[in-house]
Amino acid sequence: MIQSELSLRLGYERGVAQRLLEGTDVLAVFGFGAGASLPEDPRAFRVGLEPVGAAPLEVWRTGARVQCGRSGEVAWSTDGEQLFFAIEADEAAHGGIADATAHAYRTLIDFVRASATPHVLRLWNYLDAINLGAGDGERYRLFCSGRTRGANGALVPYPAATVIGRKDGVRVLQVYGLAARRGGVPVENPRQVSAWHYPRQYGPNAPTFARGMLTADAQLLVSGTAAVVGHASLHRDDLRAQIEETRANLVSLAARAYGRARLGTHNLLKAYVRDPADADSVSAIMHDHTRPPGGWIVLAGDICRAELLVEIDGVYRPQ
Ligand code: 3EB
Repeated sequence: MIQSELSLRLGYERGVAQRLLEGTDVLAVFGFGAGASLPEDPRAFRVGLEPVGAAPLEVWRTGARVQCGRSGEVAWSTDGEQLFFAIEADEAAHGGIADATAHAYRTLIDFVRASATPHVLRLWNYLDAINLGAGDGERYRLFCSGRTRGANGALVPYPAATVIGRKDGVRVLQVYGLAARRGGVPVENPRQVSAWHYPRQYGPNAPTFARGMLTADAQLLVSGTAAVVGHASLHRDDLRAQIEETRANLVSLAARAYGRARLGTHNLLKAYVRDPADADSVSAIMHDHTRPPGGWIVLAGDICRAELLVEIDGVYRPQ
């Protein structure tokens, strides 16, 4: 596979963020948790999820020179081919999580669509206390309603996405993502009902994301993947079984994208565990899928359905 010179490489690196950001080919650097040391830079973003164990930095590198800045509330960087963008929306300032989400999506979409890189490929969303509230009042469902309202039909095709709950008590929605000059190809998982077709029981506004997005250089951006088959959560209270079901979903998605039911090993994965004590069990599956070592991290985060214990996202690469 010939990779275009402008292709993006996501990786985990140990180092000092300030130093890494001196690289003119660095699109973004992510630190995880309160302890990460990050400089003031539009390309530096702190994810408010605590790592389980020591976390490296996540670094997005391109093959070309990067420009960056802030436009209103949006922090951004681009090499002309792909765009990193991020926003944080204070819930109280917008009257709650739903309106803060609608605001964040409206603002981001306006910015990205006006850019030379208008195709949103991938979104990550982090909010505090995601499972708080009963029934349709659960904060995840309110987030989904705000997303639908803010996107207003403009996020088509749906990007790949992750939505995870923070436990930091900070009522600020964090959204960041990747857009590109060339659109990707959305990939659905034959084992799972497409999220936008979820039945009413999961909330009034179905989640709007693709299970995966194949980029122009054949990387598969994998959405948050959990033990969901059809539309149902399986294996309540059974961590091992949820891990195996998640693995089956990842294999199935990669098979759909690449035409073979085999995962390569040069992948980049991230797991979110509701209980940090589950990190070791989850690490085993990621270790199988990533070589050289260091291709995965585990973060403490709540999954958007209260019965789910683990979720995995990442990037698969053609082998
Ligand atoms: C699932 O399969 C698990 O609301 O954008 C995973 C990834 C999940 C993204 C979203 C939700 C979202 O439905 C939950």
